[in-house]
Amino acid sequence: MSIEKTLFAKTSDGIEVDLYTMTNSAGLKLKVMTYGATITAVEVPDRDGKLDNVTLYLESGDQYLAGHPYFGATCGRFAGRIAKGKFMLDGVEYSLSLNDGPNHLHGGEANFARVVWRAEPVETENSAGVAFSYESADGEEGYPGKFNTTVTYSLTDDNELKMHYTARTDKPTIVNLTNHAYWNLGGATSGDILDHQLTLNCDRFLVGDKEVLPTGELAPVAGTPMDFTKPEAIGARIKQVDGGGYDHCYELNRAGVEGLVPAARIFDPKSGRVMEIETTQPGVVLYTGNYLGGDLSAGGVAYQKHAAVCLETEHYPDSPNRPEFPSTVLRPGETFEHLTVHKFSVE
Ligand code: FUC
Repeated sequence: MSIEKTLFAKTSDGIEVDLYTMTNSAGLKLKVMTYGATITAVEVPDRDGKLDNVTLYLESGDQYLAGHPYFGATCGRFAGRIAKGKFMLDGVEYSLSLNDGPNHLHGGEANFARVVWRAEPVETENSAGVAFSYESADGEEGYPGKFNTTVTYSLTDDNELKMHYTARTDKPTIVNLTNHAYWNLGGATSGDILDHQLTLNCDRFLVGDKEVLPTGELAPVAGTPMDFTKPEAIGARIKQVDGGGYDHCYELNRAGVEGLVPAARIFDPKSGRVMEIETTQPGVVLYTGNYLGGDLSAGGVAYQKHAAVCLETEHYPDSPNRPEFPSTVLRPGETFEHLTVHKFSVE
């Protein structure tokens, strides 16, 4: 295993953005940068052994700084939408910044994808990665409590990408952390993901409204285009889904199991690449790059609608306003902790 560090960009305030490259014994590579604790590359072999970056990326640090829709970024303090940016906690109403029409999305304007994190390389016998840490001030984007979080992205010799999150707070607050990688197992610039075969370990999904907020109803997927309980091409029924594609949170089947459970599997018949995801989180958001419109590109190829699929393992959107959903409240003295594992192979 090896870890290399290079200077990737400088923010307008002169803060250096570092890029770390991890390589495992099979030659797989993971690249992460301190701006947004962001994954910029996951290079894995196809069935002929050819390496490709299977996550959407931009070519320079400056392009990331100029703005992008969370390519590989860490989302927080609360990933997903919060209706009207408002929630009640212990009898107090809090107002968050509004950055998605009338709602709050992925932590607001100065969210975790748009700040420079501290980085510490971490190595074990069979893994190498970077532990990122960030202190979010009391009141930042409207959230209560000084909030300290770490996100560790690591690559193992078993061809796994691990995402480990922790958080602590000094006042009661809310938390939902995820990574927003856009996957295309044919290679980031290979076209769309409509032929990818997807399986989700989910019997129910959260019904959404026009603003992509959960209505509170968890509906069975059976007999609907939302059903991925058996492998199905992502594009097979996508036209039957309102809103230009999938943008829904699913409930993971846990059957009483705490800890890691299978969440999703994607298989690209062309390249033979397979990615399997396990997580300790309660849900997974399936988002099919519906808002990609060709304005961002890499290697001379523009990223068009459905150029990638996001599988964001997380707590449910708008949980702070839905007491029936698994709680996203974090209190002083508690540690929030989650793990998501992506395993790569070929078939
Ligand atoms: C996903 C979606 C949102 C948004 C964002 C960039 O998390 O749920 O609708 O487009 O990505």
